[in-house]
Amino acid sequence: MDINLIAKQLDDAASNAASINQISVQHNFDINAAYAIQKTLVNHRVERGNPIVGLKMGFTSEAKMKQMGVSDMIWGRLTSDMLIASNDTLELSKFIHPRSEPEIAFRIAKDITEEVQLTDLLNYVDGVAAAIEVIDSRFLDFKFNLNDVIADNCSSAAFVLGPWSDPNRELTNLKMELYFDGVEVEAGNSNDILGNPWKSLQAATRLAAKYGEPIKAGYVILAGAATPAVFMKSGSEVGVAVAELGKVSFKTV
Ligand code: OOG
Ligand code: MG
Repeated sequence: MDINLIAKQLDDAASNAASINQISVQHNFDINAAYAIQKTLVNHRVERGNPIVGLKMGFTSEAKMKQMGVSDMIWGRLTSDMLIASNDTLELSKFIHPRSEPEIAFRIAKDITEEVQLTDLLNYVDGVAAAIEVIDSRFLDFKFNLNDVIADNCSSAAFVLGPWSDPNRELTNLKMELYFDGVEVEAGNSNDILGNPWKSLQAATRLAAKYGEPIKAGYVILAGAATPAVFMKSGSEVGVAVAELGKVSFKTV
């Protein structure tokens, strides 16, 4: 299997908003090859002037694993071109079949090169916020297995951050809601994210160290969705509310 070729195909699929066939239908490849494809694919974005600005965790909730038919945590890289400003407009035609999901984001205060224990994490974080992640699988019909979706940078497409709050707080038992035009379309609880979203950040520090991807000061880490993701329509307002952390929204055209 040609890792560079597949990374290029996935990058082109994202740039052209045109889906491609699942890799695993044609190739046998393992999780290490999947992360190698992801790294190469993200390098194309970096070379175009879009540096890595964070990491995302995926499938940290039962709801997401069930929706996509997978059973393990994954992580991907967020680049600067994926960040959309709060209240800004997302052009859906730039994506293949975008979905949105409610998330919690952490802002990193100090570089991290090793796994950080739960009780130490607060020393490395200077903000938490409600967030919306937009995911867009580059695979036909949003169908993939675990290695496919890892190779495709975990469907990362865009994200929006709400106002930062003091991170010195428990993040358990917070209601997390996704709204389209003010109507709730999904609701979950922050406990659905590994029992506690801080555990997702811990997992991010472990996996980033394992794969040699340092987490840098200023990075944003998305903890993973608490609910299934929902397809969006143009001409609507997509909002997320997380109890205690507040609200965030954007518009679609
Ligand atoms: C993969 C991305 C998963 C999450 O929050 O669990 C993810 C996908 O569902 O396409 O972002
Ligand atoms: Mg997500």
